[in-house]
Amino acid sequence: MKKKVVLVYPGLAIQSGTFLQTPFSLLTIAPYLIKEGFEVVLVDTRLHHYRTILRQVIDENTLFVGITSMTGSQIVSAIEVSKYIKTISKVPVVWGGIHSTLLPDQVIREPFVDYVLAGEGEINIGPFAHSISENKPPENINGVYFKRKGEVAATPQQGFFDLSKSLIPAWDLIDNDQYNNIGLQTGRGCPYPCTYCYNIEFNQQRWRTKPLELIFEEIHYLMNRFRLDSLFFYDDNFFTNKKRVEDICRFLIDNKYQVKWYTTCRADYFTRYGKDFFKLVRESGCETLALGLESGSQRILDQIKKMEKIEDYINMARITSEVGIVPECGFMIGIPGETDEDRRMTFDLMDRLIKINPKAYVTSLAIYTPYPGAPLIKTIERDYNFKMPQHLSDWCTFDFHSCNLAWLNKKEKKRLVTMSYVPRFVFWKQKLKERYITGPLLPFYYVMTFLAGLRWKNRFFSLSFEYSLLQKFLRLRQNLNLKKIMRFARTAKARRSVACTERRAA
Ligand code: B12
Repeated sequence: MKKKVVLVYPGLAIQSGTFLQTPFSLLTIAPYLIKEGFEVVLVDTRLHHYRTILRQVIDENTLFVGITSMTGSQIVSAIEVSKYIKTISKVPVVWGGIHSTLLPDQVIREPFVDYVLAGEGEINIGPFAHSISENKPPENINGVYFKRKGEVAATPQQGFFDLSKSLIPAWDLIDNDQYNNIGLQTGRGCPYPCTYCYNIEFNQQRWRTKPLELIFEEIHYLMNRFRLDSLFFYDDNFFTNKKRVEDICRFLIDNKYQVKWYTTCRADYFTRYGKDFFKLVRESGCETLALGLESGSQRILDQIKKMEKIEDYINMARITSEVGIVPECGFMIGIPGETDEDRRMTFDLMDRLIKINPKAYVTSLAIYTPYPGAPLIKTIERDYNFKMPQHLSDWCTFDFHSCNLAWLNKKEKKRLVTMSYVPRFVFWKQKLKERYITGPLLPFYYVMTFLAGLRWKNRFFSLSFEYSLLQKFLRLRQNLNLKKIMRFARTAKARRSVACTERRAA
């Protein structure tokens, strides 16, 4: 009987749309267990009742349960699942993923975590499974954190995975009909120094790519296996190398793959690569690009080392309008040192971009939240005495509201919340209505969009009674949602999950 590893994708509180994001991180590491002769079962707690299914799949052949972790609400269910496993089995609980890699000490200290495998799982998960299977301590495997005589012990940090040895993710492990964002990762990391991003620490600001032949092979596999009409590139920075993107675009065109593809992109590439390049990108099927523009103030862009000019944003809006790509633009406010004037520049830029490209889409005006691994954390710890959460469970409720951002007083925080909501009712109102507004909420929706239009036009964000109301409603709903997810995960009779497992076992 093959030894088995159970991989768990903990639910995110935010479940947008009907389909779910694929548990891509786990699909990516599973082949490195399968090639070593281990059986892998993937449990997605957004789809499966984790209590029911874990009791079914964890047996004497199970070596360990691997859990992925991203900073934010995913930590909530990851802790819940880990604690539950401890009540039904002695099997080791192993955490991995971005959050565990950035803060391994905090994670390994928890009694419900036995090991942390830090870094890219392709390297250490196979050897780790063998060490558990042969009952050998994992001392010779890099990137492993464990407890020895109550003390935290760790092996040396592992290097980067050689992407030329990449295997195609294990898409067989999931029921793809349940997911959107089927796609591939053609490269990792980003050469840019943006101070609010995890990339500096997680990828050492290095960009790496898979060899083109592997990328082509993986696209062939996905297109023939799923007959996709849309393809997502999970890269941190897909456009780092111009020639590589041109080769991928020509490959899609030459193979007549009529697929809409999308990914993230930086605006300065529009200035550097020019219109003809993005014409090719459009012809190859790219319909949408997500851009983190962050601010309309050059001073703030320079401060966060975004390495972009406002002029790049104008070029981006112009070129996307001319070649027919929809830019989804994300902005951020509340960055330390930001003034009301900087924020005004951001609002003006949002209006200006929509004028240049009416199809442009302002997705969010997020409020800066210090995520681990970002250099800016060191700055705010030094200059604003910011205290990063010291325990894993503190990250469960970690968001803009809960963390002490000393450079913002209470009144300013309230205004920022209003500023972050208003654009959604101005620029996102159609999607908002389609996604979230049902019958009883309609009158409230019309009042909110009317008031938002007035507020936005007059840049007036104080006395925001309607947003305090909205926030209370959303918090209530999120807690209910989280409760629902957990109740859903807890309740026993889950046909779909049992059916799924039986189908896979068949
Ligand atoms: C797709 C995506 C999303 C999707 C789905 C996320 C998901 N994981 O399912 C959605 C849209 C839901 C999303 C939401 C958010 N995201 Co996002 N997202 C991404 C993106 C673009 C790809 C993630 C991915 O699949 N990468 C590819 C896989 C292969 O990489 P990986 O997850 O790191 O996995 C590798 C290792 O970590 C490890 N590993 C992973 N899991 C495990 C488990 C075990 C057991 C082991 C051994 C190893 C292991 O091995 C894998 C292979 O090497 C990344 C950027 C990026 N390119 O990574 C941002 C990213 C993960 N997101 C980020 C953030 C901040 C968010 C949001 C909080 C943004 C926001 N403010 O709302 C929300 C979070 C929602 C929440 N908290 O609940 C940050 C996370 C930073 C952090 N400290 O965790 C990232 C890194 C972006 C960035 N540049 O900062 N995101």
